[in-house]
Amino acid sequence: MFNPTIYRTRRARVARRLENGIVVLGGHRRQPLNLPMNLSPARQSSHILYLTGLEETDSAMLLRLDNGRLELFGPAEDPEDEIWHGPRPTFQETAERLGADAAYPLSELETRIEHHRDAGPLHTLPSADPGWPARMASVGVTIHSFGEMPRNQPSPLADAMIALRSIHGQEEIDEMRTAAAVTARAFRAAMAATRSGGHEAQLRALIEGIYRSAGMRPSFDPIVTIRGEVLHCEANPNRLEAGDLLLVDTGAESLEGYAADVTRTWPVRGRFDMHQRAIYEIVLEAEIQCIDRVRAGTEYLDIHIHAARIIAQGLKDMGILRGMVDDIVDNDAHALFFPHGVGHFVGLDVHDIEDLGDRAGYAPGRRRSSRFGLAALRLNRKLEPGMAVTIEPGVYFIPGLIRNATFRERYREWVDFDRAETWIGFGGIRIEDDVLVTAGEPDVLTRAIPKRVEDIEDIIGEAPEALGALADARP
Ligand SMILES: [Mn+2]
Repeated sequence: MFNPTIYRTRRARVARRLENGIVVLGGHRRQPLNLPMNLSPARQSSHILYLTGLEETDSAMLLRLDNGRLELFGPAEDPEDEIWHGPRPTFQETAERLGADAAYPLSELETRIEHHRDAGPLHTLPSADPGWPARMASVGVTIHSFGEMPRNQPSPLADAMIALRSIHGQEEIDEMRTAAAVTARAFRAAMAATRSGGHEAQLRALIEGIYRSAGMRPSFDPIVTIRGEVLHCEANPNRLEAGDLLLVDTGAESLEGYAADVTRTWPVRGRFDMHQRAIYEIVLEAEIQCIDRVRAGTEYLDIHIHAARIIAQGLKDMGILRGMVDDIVDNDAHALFFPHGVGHFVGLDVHDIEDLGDRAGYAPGRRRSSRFGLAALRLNRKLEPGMAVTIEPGVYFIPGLIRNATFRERYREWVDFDRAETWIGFGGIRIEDDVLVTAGEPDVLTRAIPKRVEDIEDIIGEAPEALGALADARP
């Protein structure tokens, strides 16, 4: 946890933005998996983490805006708990340590809400707890299911949380640097341990092991795959062969819950072949130039378009695209090979504040475009100092897009589909860093992770022994 003063300051800022009432937020609830006592991992709601530091799930918070009183709600004391889990601080003690004014069993939430009725309206947000809408309905408040709050529904609390959380304080930036440092260790180890005959699963285990050994966990399930063209390929069934390109998209989550999110793509052989290098250099050029544009006052949409233009130019030079670069991008033909957005907010969530949909990522009055080349863009705001974003251009040869009859018809003027077809099987390349917007130069939080061709070729396979027992672990 941070110093309780930090949380108190954050709550005071929320109170200044909302006139009166109480803020009531529901913590994440662990879900049973295959049997009732085998539960999904615990991860607190980022809004509660931000305002209180309370990590305990199956909990709730109540903040009274007129006087700043904070009440925390958690599991009732269970005398058996110590037998199974050892002596732990009681919820009461945890609440005190966090600077709360009182702690109650979660079952008393509704009673306490009634107690504070005189304070004014109840402000809440959707929660990952599936029972939250019913719980709020029982106190007369309508709230949508998680991830389903309409963009146009007024919510001063949502707007306040977005305003505060999208601009990171020094303590948050320090956390992101710590997550980045551990992520860098994981990438360097995985690169050094890469060898043909190795296995995707071994490298994934090595990466996750490094997070765990730092007391951390992944900020999302790591992608470690030779099928880079499958954008979110979470399976690891493949053995590595010399000619493969390996795409790794992963990040650690710091102890206070801040995410890193990094992608690198490297050749298993340790040297890029001609084709791999050609595509790699296009993506790298796009990434470096886009990072340089992460500056206060820049529209993030323009960075996305800039990535599209560099990729379009590169693929045109290779004879895969044809025509004027402006026309290619205006018509979204580049999106056959770069079908996602150039990045997103990063912070307490790996896609920060996306539990509120596009409300955080899109400036008021802006809507996601339905255009093929823009529809997957998660962020469309003017950048301000303190924002943290990813920059992650990529080029992929996706059979489902290249062979799609509708696209073949629509883009025949701009795409040499015969040539594109010969690239099927190549996979995909993405390069991603986390970048802090400052008053001056972009601050690349994840800069320690190799990405220049020479640096990557230097480190691949340098230390296969780093796998240790993992090298022999597969049956
Ligand atoms: Mn990302």
